[in-house]
Amino acid sequence: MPLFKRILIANRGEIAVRVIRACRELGIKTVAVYSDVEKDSLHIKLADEAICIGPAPSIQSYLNIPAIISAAEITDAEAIHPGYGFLAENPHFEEACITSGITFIGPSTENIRLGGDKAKARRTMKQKGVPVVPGSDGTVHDEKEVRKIIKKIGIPVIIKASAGGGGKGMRIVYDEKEIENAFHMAQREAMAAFGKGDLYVEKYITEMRHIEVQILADNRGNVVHLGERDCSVQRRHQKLIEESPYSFSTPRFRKKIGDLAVKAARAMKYRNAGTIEFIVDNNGNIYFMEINTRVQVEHPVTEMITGVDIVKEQIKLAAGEELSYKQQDIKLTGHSIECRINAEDPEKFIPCPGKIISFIPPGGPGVRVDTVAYSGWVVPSHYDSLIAKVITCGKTRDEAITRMRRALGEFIIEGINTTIPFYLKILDNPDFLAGNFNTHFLEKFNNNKK
Ligand code: MV4
Repeated sequence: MPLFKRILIANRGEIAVRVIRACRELGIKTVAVYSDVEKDSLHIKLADEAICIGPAPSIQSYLNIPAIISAAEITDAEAIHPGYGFLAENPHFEEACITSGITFIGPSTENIRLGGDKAKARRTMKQKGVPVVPGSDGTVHDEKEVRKIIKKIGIPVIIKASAGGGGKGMRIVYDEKEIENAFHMAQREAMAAFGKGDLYVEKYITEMRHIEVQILADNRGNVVHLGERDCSVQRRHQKLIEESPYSFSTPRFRKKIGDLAVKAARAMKYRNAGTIEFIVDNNGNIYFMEINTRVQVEHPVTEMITGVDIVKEQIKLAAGEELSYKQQDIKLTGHSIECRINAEDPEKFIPCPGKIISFIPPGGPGVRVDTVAYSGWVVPSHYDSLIAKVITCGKTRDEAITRMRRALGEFIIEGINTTIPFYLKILDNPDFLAGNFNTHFLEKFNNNKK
């Protein structure tokens, strides 16, 4: 008996393909959904069935809850995998699934709500003894409260939107004169982007690494972590390179951050797969930042060094299976790195949709390519421009990087521009090679070019 007879994948792109692959290995039939412009997409070709759910704009298709629920009902899908983005962290979508008797493959609605309320998540973690950056206790309601916090912890501080994400509704205060303006700008931006103006305050850590921990939790309270990922190489709050382990990781560091992640997951009665994001400062202090209640783009680097298939685990956990292993059974081997290849101008990062004339992905030892593209496919202009992820692994960080350089060098994509040339430059940067970077690495990297 398979876990489910049929799963609908409420997504597109490489992640839809990734989920279909997991289902096939588990003996589960798949239903793909697509918009008017995606009937020739790879996820449609690979799925057992496919249903059109609306016109190209996401709001009418991949974000269209009634259309997706209807597609699941028509095809007798017992469960829905939301992938990442779109409806993955929308508690209303999960509720709609539950109401229709469909299993949502992911955490509980309470988990998703807490993940989306960053001020509340911060307060919860602080209460449960997970360290957070000094700052507000929950939300701040006016600039006077911000001033009071600054009196206590000093400047700089960062004002963040509680519903935030993607750097929207965020302002750094370097000078007390800026408090009022920063508060109102952040509030206005948060209101416009999320329809909610709630803000919170943290001490601004000027040099930080963004390090996150993958966790898996079953419905009986068992939680394991799969080690850390360093996602510090980002541009405009978009991660570009991720790796595992963190280049200066030690068994001691991994145990410390892993234990904190497990503690955070337990504190919120987390279930299914998730990620706890941390700030690590220059002194090695670890602070809770956010919870991501979805499978993430960068999950393959963890799969490469643990041998755990995170998407299959998500499906098994959603079916009510217990975790079949304990923390001590998780062994980390070697090093893995991921580059996100976008259909974009490699200098200006402007999207470059259009027809791919030739697409020949790399292969060979230690190379994995998760992609939705093929020769002749037209990259649509309506969605995210991620077209492929190249993931390499090796015994050491150097070997993983050497393989990445080799793999990106082999990759042939003709007809559109991609960000491959940009990655090849980073892979030759001495600071990157030395593991000597933080979240501001690319700002400096780009300034040096000019
Ligand atoms: C921070 C921070 C420093 N201190 N929080 C949060 C969302 C993520 N995309 C960026 N975030 C940051 N949170 C504290 N307490 C630094 C960043 C940050 C950042 C902030 C402003 C401008 C550019 C940035 C680039 C990376 C990280």
